Amino acid sequence: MNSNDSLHRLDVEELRRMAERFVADEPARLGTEGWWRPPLLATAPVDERFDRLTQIAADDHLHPRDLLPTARTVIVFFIPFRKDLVRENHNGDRPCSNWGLAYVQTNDLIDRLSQRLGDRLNESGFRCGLTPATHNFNETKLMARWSHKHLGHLVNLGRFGTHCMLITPAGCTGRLGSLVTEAELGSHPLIETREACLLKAGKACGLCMEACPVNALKTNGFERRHCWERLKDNRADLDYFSDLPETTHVCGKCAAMMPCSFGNPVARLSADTR
Ligand code: B12
Ligand code: SF4
Ligand code: SF4
Repeated sequence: MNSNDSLHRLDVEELRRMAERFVADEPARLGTEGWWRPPLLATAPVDERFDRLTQIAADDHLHPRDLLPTARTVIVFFIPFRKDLVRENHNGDRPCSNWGLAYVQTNDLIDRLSQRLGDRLNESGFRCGLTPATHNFNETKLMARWSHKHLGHLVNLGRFGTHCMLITPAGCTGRLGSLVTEAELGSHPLIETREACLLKAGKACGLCMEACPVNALKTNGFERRHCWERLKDNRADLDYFSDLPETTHVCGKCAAMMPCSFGNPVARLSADTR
């Protein structure tokens, strides 16, 4: 390992520790038990892989250098939910009230964690480009110009599941954030396998498709409009969401208590057969 490599590792480890502390401190700040497991953070240099974003995501997807012309590294983090919250959301075909609250609080946490990481990099003289956790999408196309999932795929934080969500080594139930910086942090992937979805790895599953109350998921596609209508109905129909912001659009049945909810089931399978 050369000195640059060790410097890069140290810097990413520092950011990872900072993210872990920030998430661990959040319950005390809120005066609650919190909803979160320790976060994961991966990075990749801004190289030619990001030129493909307009082909693999939306055709008007931004390049990291559109957020910051001098960007050298993309940072993507994942804040996983605790198992008891996910277990609670598994019941019935409507989201539980805590799932809505966790959505609101986690979006706020993501925005502040991005800001905290950005501030730390700024202190070392590196500028950053930040993006919000969600609701930065076009409501006709139902696509954002900055997709945390696609960024997470490209930095090797996780892989897409049949449910179209990103499956990380800590599973898929949780939320993603990302930012870019002119610091050279190097490549720090986390995903252990080529696929992280059982079905995509050629194994039996498809439980996420069965769990969807509006049949929005198919093996080869996603009826995003059916899903969106359901999320809006949940906000309108459920009394316990009436105190939460209008933008509380949740469901998550396809992610609750699935083989990929809390870990990478393909990696687990390989470990079992070793
Ligand atoms: C718009 C949006 C929605 C829309 C449309 C769904 C969608 N497009 O993902 C609606 C409102 C329906 C929605 C629903 C939900 N959302 Co939403 N949503 C977003 C938002 C704002 C943008 C997503 C986007 O535009 N992506 C770009 C498009 C092109 O991607 P896509 O639609 O998923 O389609 C692509 C994939 O399927 C992909 N794909 C599939 N397999 C493979 C394999 C490879 C190799 C590649 C490259 C790509 C690929 O190819 C498709 C076409 O390009 C993001 C926040 C953000 N800014 O990133 C959150 C986000 C995706 N949502 C999230 C969540 C959790 C949800 C819900 C569970 C609601 C909830 N909180 O209870 C549901 C889940 C629906 C589902 N099964 O995906 C999380 C996902 C976390 C995760 N682990 O992946 C995000 C990242 C928010 C966050 N900050 O964490 N969402
Ligand atoms: S539930 Fe099964 S098929 Fe669906 S994404 Fe998870 S591992 Fe893949
Ligand atoms: S979030 Fe709900 S409606 Fe949307 S795809 Fe998943 S299970 Fe279906």
